[in-house]
Amino acid sequence: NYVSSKELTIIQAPFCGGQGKPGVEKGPKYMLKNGLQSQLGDLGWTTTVETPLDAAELKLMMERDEVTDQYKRSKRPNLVGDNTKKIYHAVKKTCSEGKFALTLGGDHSIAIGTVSGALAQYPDLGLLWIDAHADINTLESTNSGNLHGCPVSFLLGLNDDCPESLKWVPGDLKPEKIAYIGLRDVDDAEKKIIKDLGIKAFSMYHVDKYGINKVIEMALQAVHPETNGHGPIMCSYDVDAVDPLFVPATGTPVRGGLTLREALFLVERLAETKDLVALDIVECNPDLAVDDIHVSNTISAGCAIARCALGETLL
Ligand code: 4U7
Ligand code: MN
Ligand code: MN
Ligand code: MN
Repeated sequence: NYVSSKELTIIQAPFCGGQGKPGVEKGPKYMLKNGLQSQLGDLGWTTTVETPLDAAELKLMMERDEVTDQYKRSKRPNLVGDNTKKIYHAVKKTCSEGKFALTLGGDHSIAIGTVSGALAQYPDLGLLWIDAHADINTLESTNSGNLHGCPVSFLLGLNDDCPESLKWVPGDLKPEKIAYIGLRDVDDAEKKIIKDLGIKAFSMYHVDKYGINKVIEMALQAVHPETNGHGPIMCSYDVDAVDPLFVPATGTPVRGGLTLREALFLVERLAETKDLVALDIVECNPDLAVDDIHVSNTISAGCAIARCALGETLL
């Protein structure tokens, strides 16, 4: 048990600068309004909420920096660099106090901060990246320019030539410490990086072939091979890993994803290991819902992922 105290910090990361669709910054507010904090309280967690970023301030910055903040092919690298650094400090502090770090996004670029923060406390951290996408584009390979498609390349230190505001990123995660689950929309350049670095990746094909339980087992073994799958684990959970039938309100939906039960089993199993030290839940965008049922399906799935990761069981 790395987190023995049953204390956790919810870090609100209402950031949308890693992509172009407004509304994803509303994720934390919606999940908290859904009662997440008291739900975690019912599971025995003492919870505090931290807010290292200001959503209103960010909105102004987005507009101001639209044209000026660019580097190579990427959009808003300075905005992303400055804000992920604040998130990094919040997660690092939480982990150093022996607490669980639950970060609510926001878009997935925030994981540049969250994973770096957890890694500062747990040098042998294993990272499970749950996503339809690999998010490993570099400043050179990104076609969209959206940095929510690039966080893993920063964590691995693949962007030596980057703007000053992103130079704080340690980039010391080892490729063998990552495992992907849920992939089904990976760019050609990303496929090459994954292959060249030998990163373990379980796509939806592997979920169908082996079943989710076996896939998780293989992922844990992959990131902690010397200790039979045991060791500190962080899970960065992009809700678009889940099929859009269950999670429709997200920026880059891809059909053919995890069922709701597979999505929840995954984190139930991680809770069972007692090795989970940090979790991100990202890419819920209530503004992209076409009706209220889409909003509540998406937000309640996000909250359920958090609860299951933190010990909720069916019996
Ligand atoms: B997310 C994409 F091109 N690869 O780079 C890109 F398909 O955090 C998508 O996983 C990135 O939601 C998706 O823009 C980022 C695209
Ligand atoms: Mn994604
Ligand atoms: Mn263990
Ligand atoms: Mn993602």
